[in-house]
Amino acid sequence: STHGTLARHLSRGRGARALRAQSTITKSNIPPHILEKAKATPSEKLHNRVHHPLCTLRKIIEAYFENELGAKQGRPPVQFAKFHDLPPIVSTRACFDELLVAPDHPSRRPTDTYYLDEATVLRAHTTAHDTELLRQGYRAFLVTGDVYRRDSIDKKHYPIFHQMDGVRVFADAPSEAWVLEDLKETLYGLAQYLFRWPKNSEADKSPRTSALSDADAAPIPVRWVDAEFPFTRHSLELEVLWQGDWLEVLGCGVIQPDVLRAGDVDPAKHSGWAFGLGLERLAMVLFDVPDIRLFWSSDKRFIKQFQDGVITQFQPYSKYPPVYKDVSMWVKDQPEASDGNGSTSGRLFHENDLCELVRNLAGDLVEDISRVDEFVHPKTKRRSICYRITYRSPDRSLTDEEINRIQNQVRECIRLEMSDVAEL
Ligand code: FA5
Ligand code: MG
Repeated sequence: STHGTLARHLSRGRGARALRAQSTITKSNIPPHILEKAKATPSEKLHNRVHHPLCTLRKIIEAYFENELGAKQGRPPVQFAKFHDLPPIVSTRACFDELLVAPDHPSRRPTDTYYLDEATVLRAHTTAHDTELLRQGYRAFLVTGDVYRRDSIDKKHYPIFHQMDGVRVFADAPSEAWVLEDLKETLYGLAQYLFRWPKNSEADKSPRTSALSDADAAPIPVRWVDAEFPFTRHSLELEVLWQGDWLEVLGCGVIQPDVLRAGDVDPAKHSGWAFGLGLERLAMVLFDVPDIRLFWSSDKRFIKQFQDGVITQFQPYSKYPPVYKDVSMWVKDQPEASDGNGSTSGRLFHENDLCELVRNLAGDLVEDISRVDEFVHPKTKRRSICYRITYRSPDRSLTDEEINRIQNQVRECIRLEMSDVAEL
């Protein structure tokens, strides 16, 4: 029977463990392979592994804040305290409440955030540490860490990624306009520093300690876009032109007075800025890494290309062919018009559930999940969605057999786990 087939798959592999865990743990929505990575020691985290591009990038950004920033602005350098091993398990209070994230904000939902229990999450951003560090008295700091989100699957999204938050609080309560200007100048300066960092070549393998001068370089391809965050005002995002598209690399703004208050800072006497940047996004641009999964690769052909302190252009060792699989399902996302009482089950279909189910079974063999077709039944108003799953390994060729096996597991798990919200 199909159940017997599934049971055999369940007896091995991490997809199996994830499936079992999901049906026994009621409160937590964290698959074991995610929790395992969250509980890794600080030195095992990618941003702390010497030679890893995320570690090199972190250190280059920290160096900018240490040395260049003060110099550029003609002021003595400010001491930014640096944190890169704060544990990723945080309270909902730190992650959301103190940052003024509304109780019904979508980012809090279990479809988007990993919950250990009602009051504890895997941090969805490094901003989760900002109020606590303010309370400890820090007025200028950088926090780097692994962050966790249930999200879509493509070359730019991965359920674990790395962020750096930066905070600067000024004691002389300068105007918001001034703070905003200082923020934009600081981050534009950072972008210039990064984009003008010499790319290594065969001729010059020695690490550089400072960036090129401004004079000899063309303008860097970045733009500011208006944004919204509950914890900042005048919020902006910085985008970088990459492979013909604008790629969002960071969010920032002037810290809301109530967030300062939560950090025991008096907003009548202080104002400040904050930003949060995605290390992978920047590293993809700077190191020319075409797919976010590669950062997790243990393939020597990847790892060997990077050296501490050097921005190397990644040389793809090969591009293996993709395998496409489509799956169509009827999803329950509204009261059914025909059932009379119009009640809903409470649980609605969410794309992130499908993405995680596939990720749990396929691991890093899944490259992309995209909606390719959609159809609403005229009478029942039920929606049918077709998703295309792209399987491709960054390191090797896939066999039809292994992909068919995974795809069968995906269909089985949709039937078993998502039966209340989707029907094949
Ligand atoms: C935040 O997380 C805010 N905490 C940033 C912030 C901090 C704003 C302080 C203001 C003040 P956002 O969700 O946009 O914002 O994420 C910030 C960056 O993380 C993005 O610009 C992007 O570079 C990166 N990012 C977001 N989601 C992913 C993902 N799934 N995979 C890889 N990188 C991601
Ligand atoms: Mg954003």
